[in-house]
Amino acid sequence: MTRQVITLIGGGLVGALLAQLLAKRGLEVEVFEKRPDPRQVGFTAGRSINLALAERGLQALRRAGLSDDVLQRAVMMRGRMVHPLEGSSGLQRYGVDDSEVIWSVSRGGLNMLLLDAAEAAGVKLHFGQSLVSADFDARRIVLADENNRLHPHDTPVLVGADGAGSTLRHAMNDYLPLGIRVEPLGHGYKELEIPPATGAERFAIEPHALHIWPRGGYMCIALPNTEGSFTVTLFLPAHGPHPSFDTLSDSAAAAAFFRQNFPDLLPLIPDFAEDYDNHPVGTLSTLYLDRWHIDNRSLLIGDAAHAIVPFHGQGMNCGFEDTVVLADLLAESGHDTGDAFAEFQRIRQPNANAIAAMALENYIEMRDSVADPHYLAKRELGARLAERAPKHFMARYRMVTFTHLPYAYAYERGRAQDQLLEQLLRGSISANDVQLNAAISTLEATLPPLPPLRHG
Ligand code: FAD
Ligand code: 8R5
Repeated sequence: MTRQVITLIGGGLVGALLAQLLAKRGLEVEVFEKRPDPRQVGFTAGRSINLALAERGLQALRRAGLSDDVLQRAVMMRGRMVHPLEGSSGLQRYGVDDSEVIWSVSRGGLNMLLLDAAEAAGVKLHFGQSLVSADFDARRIVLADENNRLHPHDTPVLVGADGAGSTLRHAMNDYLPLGIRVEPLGHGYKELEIPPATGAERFAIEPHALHIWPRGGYMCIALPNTEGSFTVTLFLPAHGPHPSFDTLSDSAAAAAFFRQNFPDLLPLIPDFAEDYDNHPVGTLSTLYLDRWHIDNRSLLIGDAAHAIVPFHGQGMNCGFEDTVVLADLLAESGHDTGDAFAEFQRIRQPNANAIAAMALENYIEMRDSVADPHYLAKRELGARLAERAPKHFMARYRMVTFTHLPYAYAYERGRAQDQLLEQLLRGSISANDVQLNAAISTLEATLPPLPPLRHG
């Protein structure tokens, strides 16, 4: 009996993890990755870019047997540390206690660890091989090596984990229109660095938090790195009136803007001018597709299928959740890829749409409403309801970040809970004005209990 062969395009976060999960289940997996092997050229040589890992991503890493390794090199983030322009900063916890935290991990380190694990599971990795075109009738692809030499390659089944700019998606769309829509956010981002501190403390600011400097129409955030540095990201309108990346076209203009609007942050970034002038402005968009697969021949997964804006910190987490769903479906279907691909799209598309919408909403929340009294009153009332009636109320952020409840459920339940909070707070300024016992009765009468939660 010949083993089923699956060809993955892209050995990034999702491709490397999926490859390992499939190989562990007995499939023959090969990966073609455009870039050179990061374990050889040194991914860490460049800037340290970090990502927030939450329960959905962790769950997938547990499945792969890698969660302990990853957490060992991660920095715990207990909540948001909000830095207002005036007044002192404060921590808003993400969860109820230290069992509900998110983790800052190095992208490069994580990718290398996943590639090692894939290789150990028997995956054949090919670096410096970039997909150029695909002939779906002939079941053949063409790859270009680092010298731009073209190599045809026969492959029965293709999975595209080649990221937001996916070449496989373009090739599939030429063969069978996928209904691609790209919605640009209109805001861009720029990365800056807070280096490690020199004194007794390794970190210049609180290490165990995700820092936010909310400023209404824009914001900065900072995530800790294990070495003691922080990666700061400025999010700002791309174009238009001041302030935008158009009007802050160089570090001199940007430094003046920071002196006014981020006076506590600027002194922490000693290489501000160099960082600002040399790092590109990143673009942010949401990607929607009507279809993710061509029958049993080709499927898109991760950012290639559903790139989202970053404000919920769920892009990788969602892609990792994808890999578990797909690996299970392929195993259940007796490796009938057509059924598995169709089912994958049926299950995951509503969830991808839901997290795309929630990520967009969380930008407003992060940059703006964290400082809004009505928002804080709602948040406080929600926290009291969750404490007193945990079977009936859970903040949407917690459902997204700390449970495996489907994103589509979290979105819908969050909407219903929000309506209820608005109703309970009508005419009140503070959560203290709301009769808690009566509120709980209304809650229990209005909303069904939450589904039971799986742990670990
Ligand atoms: P990618 O990681 O982009 O990997 C795609 C791979 O395919 C790459 O290795 C690429 O070289 C390769 N490739 C591309 N084209 C070809 C080709 N033609 N042939 C062969 N190979 C190809 N998510 C979170 O959950 N939490 C966060 O905090 C977070 N922070 C982020 C910070 C930044 C700065 C950015 C940009 C994103 C962040 N995300 C975060 C989102 C997360 O990075 C993505 O959702 C995740 O990387 C998607 O994984 P992927 O494997 O689908 O795509
Ligand atoms: N992605 C994140 C959150 C939610 C934090 C909260 C937000 C940088 C390009 Cl913007 C952002 C979150 O609601 O309190 N968790 O994880 C990660 C985020 O941005 C990442 C680092 C990023 C794309 C630049």
